[in-house]
Amino acid sequence: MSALKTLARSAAEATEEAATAAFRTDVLTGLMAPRKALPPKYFYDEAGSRLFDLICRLPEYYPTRTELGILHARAGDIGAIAGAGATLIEFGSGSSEKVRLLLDAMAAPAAYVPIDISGAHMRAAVARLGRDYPGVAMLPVEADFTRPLAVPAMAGQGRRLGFFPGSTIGNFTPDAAAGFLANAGEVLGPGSAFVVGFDLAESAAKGAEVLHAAYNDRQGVTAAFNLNLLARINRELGANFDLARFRHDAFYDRAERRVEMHLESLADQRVRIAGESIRFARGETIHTENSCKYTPAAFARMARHAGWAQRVIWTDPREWFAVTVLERAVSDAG
Ligand code: AVJ
Repeated sequence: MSALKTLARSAAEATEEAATAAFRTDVLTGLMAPRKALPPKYFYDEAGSRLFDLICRLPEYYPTRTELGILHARAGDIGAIAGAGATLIEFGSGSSEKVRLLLDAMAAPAAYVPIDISGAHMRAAVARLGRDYPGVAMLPVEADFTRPLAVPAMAGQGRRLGFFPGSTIGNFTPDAAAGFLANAGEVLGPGSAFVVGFDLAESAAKGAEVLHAAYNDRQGVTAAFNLNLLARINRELGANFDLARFRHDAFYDRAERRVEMHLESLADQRVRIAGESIRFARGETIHTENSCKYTPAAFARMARHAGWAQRVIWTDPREWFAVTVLERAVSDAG
């Protein structure tokens, strides 16, 4: 092997080792806390990313197809807001499918900057996208967008258009979501626009049973997605979770306006993880995800506090999901 190849390989290995070390720290910290919890970003290893794509096609999981309907109906408006030669920056790009609707509607988009924590999954998606959009520079960034990050300096004179679809923003608590929107504003810069999709709270138009069904599908794909987190800990940290001794639980908390996902221990048990022995009482849960929902008014208020002006908000005919376009002042004055 050439010296250069050896160097490149050891750099890749070092990155992977650092990622595993961060994963181990987060898992041990989360499971040794009095109320056990794990960060939802760790759902998305290769198996988890595939399971999430299956969730998006479930009959009960309305967010993906509802948002696609809104984007399809409003793509022309978004293209007009972006203007010619814009750069599209997507936070948590996953399989990069929705972005096609925007690229199709934009005039000569200059570049696409997907940001995702799952590098291999993202690169495969970007390779497919690049074949279909040869005129658009593909600039993938493998990063955790819940942490401060830098995006490549972008050529092109066009507008920067952020894209954060799918109600991924719901994984943040409202305070953290406001912080994320403010940070994204710094990354996107003055004069930028930001297309954000978010799931709507229970309302006269949307019963809690709609929310419940979306996270408790009959085929058990969401349960498999949730339990895969334990399988991943087994695979990557050499733990010995018995998946049959944990149960998927998801419910809508009306007061908090969020769906919570948990993994409930079905027995008193101990699990070995990275040299530690962790005790689970029967009935104790690991809180694995918050999926926060918003009213249109609550979301608009939060965006305003984070330094954005709301240009427009669209919903679907059933009023189950919303897409909003935010804008940043061209100068920071005022
Ligand atoms: C990707 C965070 C938007 O909260 O609906 C789907 C993840 N969890 N089913 C969501 C998820 C369970 C999803 N987000």
